[in-house]
Amino acid sequence: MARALRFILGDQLSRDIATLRDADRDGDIVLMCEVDDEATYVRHHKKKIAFIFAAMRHYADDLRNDGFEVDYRQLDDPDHRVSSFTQALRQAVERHGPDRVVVTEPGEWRVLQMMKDWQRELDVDVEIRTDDRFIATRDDFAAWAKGRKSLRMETFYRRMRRRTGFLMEGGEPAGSRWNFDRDNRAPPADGLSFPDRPHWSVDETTQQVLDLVAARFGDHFGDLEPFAYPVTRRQATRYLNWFVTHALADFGAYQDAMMSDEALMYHSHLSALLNVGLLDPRECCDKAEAAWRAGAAPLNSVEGFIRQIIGWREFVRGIYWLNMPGYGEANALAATRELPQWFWTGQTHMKCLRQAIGQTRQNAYAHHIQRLMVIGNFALLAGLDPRQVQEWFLIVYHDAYEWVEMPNVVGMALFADGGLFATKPYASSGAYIDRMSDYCGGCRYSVNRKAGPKACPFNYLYWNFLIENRQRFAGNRRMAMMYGTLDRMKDERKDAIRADSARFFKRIEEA
Ligand code: FAD
Ligand code: DLZ
Ligand code: SF4
Repeated sequence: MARALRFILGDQLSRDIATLRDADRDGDIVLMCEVDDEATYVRHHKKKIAFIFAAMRHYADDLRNDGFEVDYRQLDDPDHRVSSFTQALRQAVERHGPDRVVVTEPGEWRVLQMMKDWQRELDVDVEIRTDDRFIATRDDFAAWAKGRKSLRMETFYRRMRRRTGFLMEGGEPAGSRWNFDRDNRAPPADGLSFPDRPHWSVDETTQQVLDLVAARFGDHFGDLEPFAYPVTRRQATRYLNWFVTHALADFGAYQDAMMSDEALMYHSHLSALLNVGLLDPRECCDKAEAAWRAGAAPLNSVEGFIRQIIGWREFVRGIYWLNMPGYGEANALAATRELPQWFWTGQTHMKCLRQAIGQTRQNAYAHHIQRLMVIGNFALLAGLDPRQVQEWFLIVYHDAYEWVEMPNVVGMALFADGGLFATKPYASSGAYIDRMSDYCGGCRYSVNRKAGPKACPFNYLYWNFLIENRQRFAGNRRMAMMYGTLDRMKDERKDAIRADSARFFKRIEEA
């Protein structure tokens, strides 16, 4: 059989990745490489780089233990002279002289362009396989989307439920409802307690990676240590089992709640493991459904969790590929403001943002409502430049790859695509954050004040946003009520909103 060179990227660490499916342990070579370009094309959070390199090295060890020959290039290898995937592959082709190269399609458009160049430029066949770790292939999604007037996650999700059979009973949704979201909006309650999460001590392989990241990327955003995230398939499986047993039951009710100094609450914290392939989306859903069938978790939690995975996760990926290239340039609201410096330091008097950004610095993680309704909401109301906001989100989260970050930022948080899949912008005043968190009590600003320097900035920025974008939202029926309220406001109140907003923007760095 032909000798194949099988190239596995850092977010393709699944044992059943298409690249390896027909691999021959006697003759084929698996190529993996840590390359400078990938670590620096945006200046990723230190924890993100450490997680990916540690997971890659452990995965390579697992493959070797399973009889594969792995050509693994470490970034700190003295003979390592490659800075890009293309260079690494070209040199590996020279070293091994394979008959063909096998890869799986990547998560980012820019890397797919590289792969297409390999097909043209390398003196060897390059086969690009479909990434079937996703339940809907890119073609499936494109076929579903074709000819539709609107692309709604809920419609796609129901199709995915029918297709996968998750939470289906005799062709009908379990509990006779597709979506239990209205049961999943409890504010934080007094006396909530959060179970301890499993931790792993850093082994020698991971320690070497931490030393490397400290030396090479020490000036990147975020804290490198403590580092306690799973980096192997075995640890990832244990983390998933822990979530299903100890946190899933309360996940649903408190999915939208935020509490000071509680970064994870009942969230799964599995996104980075899913996105690199240490966990499979189907197995996560299987285990969650089994917990519901065994009476160990309520349906609102399990449906909510499964919806995020077979619904949102698959949907945003479809949106990304459908709209690339060019999606990242979208700026329907013509937003141009620079990102304030405190996006990097977390040093702001707005407690909600200080918490969300501070936790992001520490953990390379913030949960969905912090990302959407605190950081995203602020970026939307303040008219921050979508390109800068995208880059920030791509840098700071350990689960961030363009296919998932971009639609969440461009489409969901910023409405920069003009409403390709969101029916209205996720804009809110301080009242929402106050209802869903305990942040406002400890904030320098008052959420109950509507005007003046002590008022919560979200309160006037929200109305200012509606005033400034009136033309754009004129025909949006879902915003008619808000515009009705705005229209009933006295002119003096509208003037105060404009004046407060102008003062805020002038001194945004001191906010
Ligand atoms: P849980 O709340 O426990 O949810 C379970 C799983 O569902 C997640 O692990 C994730 O795989 C999936 N999921 C949930 N919501 C989404 C969503 N909107 N899109 C895709 N998958 C989803 N997610 C990323 O994986 N990478 C990103 O770069 C990313 N950027 C985001 C940027 C913005 C502005 C927003 C609003 C959301 C973003 N998300 C991103 C989606 C979501 O916030 C994270 O997936 C989630 O917070 C991860 O935490 P968790 O694993 O504890 O999720
Ligand atoms: C994110 C990342 C980083 C930081 N480093 C590497 C690397 O050195 N080698 C590698 O194979 N992959 C890395 N990755 C993940 C890639 O950026 C990812 O595979 C592409 O963005 C395609 O999704
Ligand atoms: Fe955030 Fe406003 Fe509450 Fe302060 S008062 S925490 S700025 S919502």
